[in-house]
Amino acid sequence: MILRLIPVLILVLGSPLGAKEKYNVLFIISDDLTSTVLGCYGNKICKTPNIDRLAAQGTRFTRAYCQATFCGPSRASLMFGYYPYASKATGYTSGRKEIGGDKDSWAQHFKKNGYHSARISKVFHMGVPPDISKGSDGADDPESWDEAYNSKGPETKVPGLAEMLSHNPGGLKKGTGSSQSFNVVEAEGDDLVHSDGKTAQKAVKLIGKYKDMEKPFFLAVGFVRPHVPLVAPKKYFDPYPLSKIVLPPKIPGDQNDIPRNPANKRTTANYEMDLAQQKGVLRAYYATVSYMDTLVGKIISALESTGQRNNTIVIFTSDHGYHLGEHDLWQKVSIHEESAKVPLIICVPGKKPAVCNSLTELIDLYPTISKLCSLKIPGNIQGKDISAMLDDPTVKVRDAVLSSGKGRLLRTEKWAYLDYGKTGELYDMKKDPKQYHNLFNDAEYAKVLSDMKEKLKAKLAEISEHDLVKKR
Ligand SMILES: [Ca+2]
Repeated sequence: MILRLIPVLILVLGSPLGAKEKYNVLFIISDDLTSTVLGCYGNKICKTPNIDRLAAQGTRFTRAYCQATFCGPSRASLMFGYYPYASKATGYTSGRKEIGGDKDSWAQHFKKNGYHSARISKVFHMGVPPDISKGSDGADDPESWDEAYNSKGPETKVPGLAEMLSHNPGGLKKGTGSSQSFNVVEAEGDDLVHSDGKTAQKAVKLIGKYKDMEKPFFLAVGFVRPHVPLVAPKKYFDPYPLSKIVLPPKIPGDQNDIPRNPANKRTTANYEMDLAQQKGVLRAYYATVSYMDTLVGKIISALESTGQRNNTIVIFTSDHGYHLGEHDLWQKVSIHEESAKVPLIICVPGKKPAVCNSLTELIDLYPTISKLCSLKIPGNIQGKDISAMLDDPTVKVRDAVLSSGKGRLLRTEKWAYLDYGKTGELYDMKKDPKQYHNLFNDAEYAKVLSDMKEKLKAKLAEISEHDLVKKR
């Protein structure tokens, strides 16, 4: 009873514990960024000092997984808190229409609970490059925001050295090609020419404005790089001459035990890339990552210079991972480790920096950040509160994670089971973390396989029986 009276008393007496005393939330989401290129995740060539600094100040998760390995369903899932399998929000433009009007998105939940909610650029799905070139909303959810801004940019239509590195044998075609190819432009001009530069500039402006606002803010900032086209100011390419680029090891026969299916079709052979073109892709990807990293730094600096760093939770992640030649695979959709795992850093003021190896999912962000900001966690969302991991990185909340693309991934600490119906892949992640030896057809592992199949079946049943229509 006494505890119940405290909020009333605070209200009456006008205690200093006003709304502004709540943490602000700065949520930064990159697009198609794999953790393997970040310095803080072990990359020695690609330069990401700003993200590395953020990681050193917060908790860096080494086993965080997206719920879908391409933009639309992953973003709908993390923003609404439902597995794509359960909500049927599985398409590129999925979102509100599948989830229903009675559900609150993560941002909307904050908006309804005393926060000023804002979006800059791609948070829900946007087509890159088409929506970016037009400056249009894509599959945005307007109900989530008090204010929302798009960052129109020229993408490949910018002066500079342009080339098309995939689907271009011998490099005979000049300029750039179709939108999902590896189009590269070493662009003339500065950071502000491009969409992401404008996104960071707008974020800095809003953070300055919010300093004097009565309410706390929930600011979601979406960068579109390193999604293709691989366009960045030329200076970001300079630290990465081709001679410095090292491709992932090519293991003889590596592809032979990977089922040929839509999940695994983005191969070096299908992309018709020679070795120099493959290295060129890594070089350009690194350049766009370094560009994006610089912009992350600008936004964090704005928090610091306006005195808001100490009362703002900062989250950095990506919508899914990406292949850069591992198993001779490229880009996304695959449910292998590089594509399903995401970088995730959560930085809560006053908490000790840590590295957390426990399994987590992107849908855990919604309940976790709600908890950290003392908001009620909606009863029927499917993520789990992992805030205890931020106090003790050895805490485990999940014994398995689920992801999907053109197939389903169930990942425990020891096993990764990639299910495509009749075919599949099974890896011992302790002995074979790079997933070179598929044990799916190995009789010695028949029991493990049947256990993983059962676990997956049980998990899918559990989440699809979840009461998606229950009112909050
Ligand atoms: Ca994406």
